[in-house]
Amino acid sequence: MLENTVPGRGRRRAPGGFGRLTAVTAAGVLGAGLMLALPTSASGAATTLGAAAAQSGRFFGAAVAGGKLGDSTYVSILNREFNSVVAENEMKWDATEPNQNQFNYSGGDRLVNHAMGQGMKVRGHTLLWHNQQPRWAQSLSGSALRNAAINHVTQVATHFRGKINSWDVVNEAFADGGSGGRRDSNLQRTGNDWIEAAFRAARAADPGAKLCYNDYNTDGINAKSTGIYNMVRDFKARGVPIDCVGFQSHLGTTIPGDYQANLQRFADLGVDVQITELDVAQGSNQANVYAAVTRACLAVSRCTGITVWGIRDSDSWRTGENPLLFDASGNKKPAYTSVLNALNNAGSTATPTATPTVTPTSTPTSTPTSTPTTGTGACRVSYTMNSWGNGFTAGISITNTGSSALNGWSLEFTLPSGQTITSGWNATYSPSSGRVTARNVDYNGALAPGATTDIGFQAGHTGNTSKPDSFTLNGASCTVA
Ligand code: G2I
Repeated sequence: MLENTVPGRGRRRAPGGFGRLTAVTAAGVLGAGLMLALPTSASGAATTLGAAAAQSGRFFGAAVAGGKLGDSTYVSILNREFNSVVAENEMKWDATEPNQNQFNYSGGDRLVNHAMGQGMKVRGHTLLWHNQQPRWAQSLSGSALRNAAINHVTQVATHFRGKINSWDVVNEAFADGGSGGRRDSNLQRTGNDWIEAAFRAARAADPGAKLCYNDYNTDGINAKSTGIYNMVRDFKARGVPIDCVGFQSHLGTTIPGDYQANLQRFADLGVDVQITELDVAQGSNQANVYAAVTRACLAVSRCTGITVWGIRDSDSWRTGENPLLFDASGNKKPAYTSVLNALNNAGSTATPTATPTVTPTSTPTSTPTSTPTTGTGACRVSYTMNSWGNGFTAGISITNTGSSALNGWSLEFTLPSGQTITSGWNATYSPSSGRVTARNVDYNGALAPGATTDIGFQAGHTGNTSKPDSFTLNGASCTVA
């Protein structure tokens, strides 16, 4: 999957045309007070992506390159179809602060003005990222870099205050692969708390914007998305201001089977979720994958919108892969129709919830959600811990190495003395100390041969931070990786 790669390519060109108001969603900062004028067909179905998404209070947006606002085909599709925009490059650090403390908002302002003229929402992308940093920042480290980064967040979020629906405060800070940990970067080397410092600064500068963490390769339940999940959970528990998580969804020819479950587990933490950079490799499955992503978002009430990463195939950073909804001439592709139909078929059910709720910190429960029925578990477990003062989080990756599928499972292990679970995710844990049984929840009960599921918990400790030394899955002992 392309998800294992990252960056891309550039594009350019000059000023631009106008259209009419397509749609404004209920919770819009920008659109507040404007009247709805939704394009619909004779049958009443919405005929544009933005209008179709607005039926359930969601936005449908596109990444826009400022240089293309002079291309009339481009602008007419943008104005007709989309009710949200994000700058493909114009709001990044290298563009907005080319020299330290000298800010250039011309590209970003132009896009925001265009969006406001059209009644569109604006996503802000991105305040801090290891990539596309100005040269001066690349050469800083330690407290000089930390201070410069926080100043950048404050200045840029202040400049755009009141105009941004959601900000990608931090982009792509987690590592690929199985560690579930942070990516090494100059920002990460300023201290693990750089992300929360950025979120606090962004909240202070623009209290009205939703503040998101955004990343790729997080489109199913995997080590990377679970690492981010743990961070969000921790932020909510400690009152660090985070409102949303962005799933870039640069997809290949398939969609992970647990795509919706992954969105839902984040939503259950009390944050909104958004699909932020959707594009899907061309191929016989493209329309299906687009439709599946759309349906998954619609099925999660806190999934507030979808953004595609470009308009026509020829605008895409994925040169040659034709991953977008319009062809190079601006014609609608089958993938366009599949998204529009999925949006229209959803009606107005599963309306996104406007206000973030407080994180429920669940206490361990003793209720098994299902009883093991099939197979005995020959298994492999990897157990990772992140500890601090008197607490830790544990991530447990469980692989069914047996030859039969498990339909419901329980993992047993003994917590070292002094360790007590306070809450868990992706499994139920009981009791909270001593010999613990972790049981599957609904979505991860079926574990095919070779399949892996990631669970975890937060716990307190009294000084002993050792790990359990053995595990059994459905009674069979596991290899510890
Ligand atoms: O790489 C795809 C995306 C992954 N997630 C974060 C997004 O911000 C990222 O977007 C891409 C843009 O689509 C590209 O347009 O980010 C790339 C940079 O990492 C952008 O490419 C850059 C080129 O590398 C530069 O040579 C060029 O000067 O675009 C610049 C502006 O045209």
